[in-house]
Amino acid sequence: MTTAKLGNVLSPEQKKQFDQEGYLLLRGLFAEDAARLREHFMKLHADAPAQYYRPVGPEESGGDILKQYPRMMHPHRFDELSKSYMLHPKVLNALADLFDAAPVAAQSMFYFKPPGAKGQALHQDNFYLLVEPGTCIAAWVAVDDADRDNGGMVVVPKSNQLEVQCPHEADPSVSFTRDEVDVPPGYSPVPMDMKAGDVLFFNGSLIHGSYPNTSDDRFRRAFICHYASEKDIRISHWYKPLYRHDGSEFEIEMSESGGPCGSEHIVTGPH
Ligand SMILES: O=C(O)CCC(=O)C(=O)O
Repeated sequence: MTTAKLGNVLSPEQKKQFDQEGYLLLRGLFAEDAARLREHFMKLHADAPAQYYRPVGPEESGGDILKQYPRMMHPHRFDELSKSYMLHPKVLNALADLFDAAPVAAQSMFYFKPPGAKGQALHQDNFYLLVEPGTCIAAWVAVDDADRDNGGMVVVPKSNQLEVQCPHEADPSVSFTRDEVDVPPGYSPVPMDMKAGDVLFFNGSLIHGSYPNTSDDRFRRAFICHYASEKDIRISHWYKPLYRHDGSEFEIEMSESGGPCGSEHIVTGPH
C-alpha cells in the first residue's frame, strides 16, 4: 500500500492553526459539491432504506422534528456516494497533513437539522471514538450555509490541549444528545459561521457542539466524518470497520475500556 500521494496540501500556518487552536476551516473545499450532496441526501431521506434509517411521520414524532429528520448514521455502509465523499482525496490529503500520517475513515453521518431542531451540547469526539494512542479528527462539511440562527457549529479554541473530560447530563430542551462538558475557566466558545461547501476539521479533544436551529425556514445540513490514522491501534467497536484511502479495510483493535469516565458510552452507541 502506498500512501506517498497523500498530504502536502496545507501550509505551515494552517497546520500550526490546527495544532494550536484545535481546528482548521477550509473555505469552499466542496463549494461545487454542496448542491449535489443536498439533493442526494434529501432523496435518501425520502427513500428511507428501512434497515438503515427510520424517520417517522409528523403524527408519530410527538412534535420533535428530529424524529422526522433523524441524523443518518454511517451512510457509507450502504451508500456509495457517502463512501466516496468520506474517502474524498481533498479531505484525506488535508487529514494526512493534520495527522502527519495516513488517515483511516471510521464514521460518516448526515445531519438534516431542519428548522426547529435542537442543537448538540458541547462535547469531545474522542470521548466516544476512543482512538488510541492518538485521537480522532472530524471533517465537518457544510451542506447549507450554517450560522447561529440555523444551528451552526460552535468550538472552544485551544480546548484540544485538554484531556477528554467526563460529561454531565445536557439540557434536553436545547440538546438532542445526552452528554455535555463544561467550558473550562479561561476558555470561550466561538461560533463558526460557514458557507455551504466549507469544511471544518477539528481535533478529537476539541470541545464543540451546535446551536438549535431557530430559523423559520433554513435547514442546516452537514456531512460529517471521523478519522483515525494508521498510527492508531485502538478504537471503540462502533466504528469498525475502518477504511483506507483506497477503500480497503484497516485492521485495528477494539477499545475495551471507556477510561476514567466509565463505559456507558461504549455500550450505548456511537455519538
Ligand atoms: O452538526 C452538529 O450539529 C454537531 C456535530 C458534532 O458535534 C459532531 O459531529 O461531533
